[in-house]
Amino acid sequence: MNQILTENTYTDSIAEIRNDWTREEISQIFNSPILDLIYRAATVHRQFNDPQEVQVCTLLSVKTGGCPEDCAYCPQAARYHTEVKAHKLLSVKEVLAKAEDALQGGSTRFCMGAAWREVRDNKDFDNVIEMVKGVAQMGLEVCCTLGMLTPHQASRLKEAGLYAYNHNLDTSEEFYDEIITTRSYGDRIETLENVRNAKISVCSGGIIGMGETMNDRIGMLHTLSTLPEHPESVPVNALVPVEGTPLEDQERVSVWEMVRMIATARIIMPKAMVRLSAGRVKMNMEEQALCFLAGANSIFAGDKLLTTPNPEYNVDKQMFQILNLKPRKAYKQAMPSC
Ligand code: SAM
Ligand code: DTB
Ligand code: SF4
Repeated sequence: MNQILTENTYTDSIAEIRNDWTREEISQIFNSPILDLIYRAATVHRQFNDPQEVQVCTLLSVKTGGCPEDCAYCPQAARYHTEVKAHKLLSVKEVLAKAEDALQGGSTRFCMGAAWREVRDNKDFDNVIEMVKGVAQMGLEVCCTLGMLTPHQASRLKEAGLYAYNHNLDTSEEFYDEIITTRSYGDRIETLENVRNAKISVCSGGIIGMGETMNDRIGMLHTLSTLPEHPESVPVNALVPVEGTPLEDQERVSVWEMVRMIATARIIMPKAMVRLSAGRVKMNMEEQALCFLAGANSIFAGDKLLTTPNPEYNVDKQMFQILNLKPRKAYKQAMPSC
């Protein structure tokens, strides 16, 4: 039987790792018919990754609220009146106990988040260094998201055993000023460079559903995929609209928008871990299955993200059983030339 090909039909060929994607090429992929897009992403995913394997990460907010930045989506910005209860840096002991729980629960990556604009060289940072050492010793991949970092701070984290650093671009360069005015896109890129130069694995992605256009989504994917090296992890967050923030009334994004974003990220950054991040609590299992089919291969587990809810442990456990997913082992991805 003849194969039916239209000009939009994707035909299988081995994908390559490229850092020279044009915006037009990405736009064409992003805007292709959704079933073609999913098929192509699923094909690329199988060429580079085990499609049954999903990385399970746990998040912990080690310092919550009171942040001086004005990120319009964020419940932790001091200037918005949200129900988030601020607390200062948790003790090393408290954090290590949570990391132990995460390990027992089957997570292989533990990510510590702080509501800081940037890291300061003070006692709090010394304590974070101790947390990193302790978590690394447990055999977990340790990740932090602490805001902007200098090259020296990145090296200290690396020496302490930090495996990955999360620092999201969040959106396109053009839309950035509509969302955040207290720092620039260039600041974000600079920290990513500092992380990369310290040979720490780079985790960077963004949020959809903030009022950006499709072009902004394509723009962000273009910036990420044309960095000198692709980020090892690309989180795709659906905005969690939180009461009290300027984006509280934003409409929820549809599953097709998440799938389009995930599938395009998978095709243009074939080896990256594409994380189905914030927003899962509003998605049913079938919707999440579509995201996994489209190339998502990482999630946050545990009933809380940083400050907002996430699916219950047992619900995810059942989803893994039904979808035949298996948790990815720690330290599987080679450390970037260490
Ligand atoms: N303060 C540090 C920073 O901004 O890099 C680290 C913590 S910050 C909360 C980490 C990321 O969480 C943000 O870059 C953003 O992508 C994501 N985030 C925050 N609030 C969110 C929300 N309401 N919905 C979806 N993602 C959110
Ligand atoms: C990422 O991209 N998403 C996570 C993690 N990196 C730090 C954070 C999501 C936060 C959602 C809102 C909250 O729980 O406060
Ligand atoms: Fe602060 Fe990070 Fe929230 Fe922005 S996203 S307000 S920098 S905690």
